[in-house]
Amino acid sequence: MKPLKPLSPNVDLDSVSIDVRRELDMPSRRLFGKRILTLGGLAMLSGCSLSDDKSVETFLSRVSRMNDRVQAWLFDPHRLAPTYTEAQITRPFPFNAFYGIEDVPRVDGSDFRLKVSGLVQSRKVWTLDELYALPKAEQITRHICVEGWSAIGRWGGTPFAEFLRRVGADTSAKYVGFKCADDYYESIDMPTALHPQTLLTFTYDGQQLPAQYGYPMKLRMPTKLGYKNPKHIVEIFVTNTFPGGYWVDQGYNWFGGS
Ligand SMILES: Nc1nc2c(c(=O)[nH]1)N[C@H]1C(S)=C(S)[C@@H](COP(=O)(O)O)O[C@H]1N2
Ligand SMILES: [Mo]
Repeated sequence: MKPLKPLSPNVDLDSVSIDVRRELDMPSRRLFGKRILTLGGLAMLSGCSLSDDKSVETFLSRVSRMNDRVQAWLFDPHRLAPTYTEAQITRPFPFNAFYGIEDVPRVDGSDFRLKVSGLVQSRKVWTLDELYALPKAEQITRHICVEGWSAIGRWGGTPFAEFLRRVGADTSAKYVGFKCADDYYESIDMPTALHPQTLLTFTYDGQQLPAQYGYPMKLRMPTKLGYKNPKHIVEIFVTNTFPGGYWVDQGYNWFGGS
């Protein structure tokens, strides 16, 4: 593992490729820990057969090139990720989680309360209606999954910087952490939390966020790889103690997988 230093300009852009190689060296291990994502499933997603060394190489270079493409804007907290038109939205938008779609958590919105803790002035819990009343923002952006696929989607919600301002977050703190209804957890660096395209989202394509895409809310960051974007958030906390993340704690790169 590389040192966990936010916004390092020296991030090793080939680390995902190295992770993939490591996994390919151990075919018994599930790539990225995902049940249905056998190597065959991954090959299908990346359009490579993995039937010979050449195709494995193509696959690895595709994963690696994907990260080369994203790296230009991945590490600059002020640079905006590309946005797209409605016509470019990927339909249907893929579902992904560390489990199958039949195990998506069913969160009851009526008695839902978002917890806020750590280095904040207000630890008040939030109802969904209170969150829905926050200033609105929308984006059509590309979600890039380290497993080798990407898709364009449309998310609506509120700028996360605005939410952090309302709870009186200490924005000089290092991390914002997330706890999710499905035992997933993630954490991000404060510059990314404050990035103008980082949204706390409640809708997908103009509709209430469907269960499989993270109801009741997903943190959407087009500047980060897919696994950094937590779905089904139930608690948000601000901290200087490195909180880790579901995949990070299994060896994936904290900053964003690149
Ligand atoms: N709570 C939770 N959030 C999660 C995950 C998960 O398993 N649980 N998977 C991550 C990964 S790897 C990806 S690619 C995206 C998938 O989001 P989607 O289902 O909207 O495509 O969610 C991310 N956030
Ligand atoms: Mo992912």
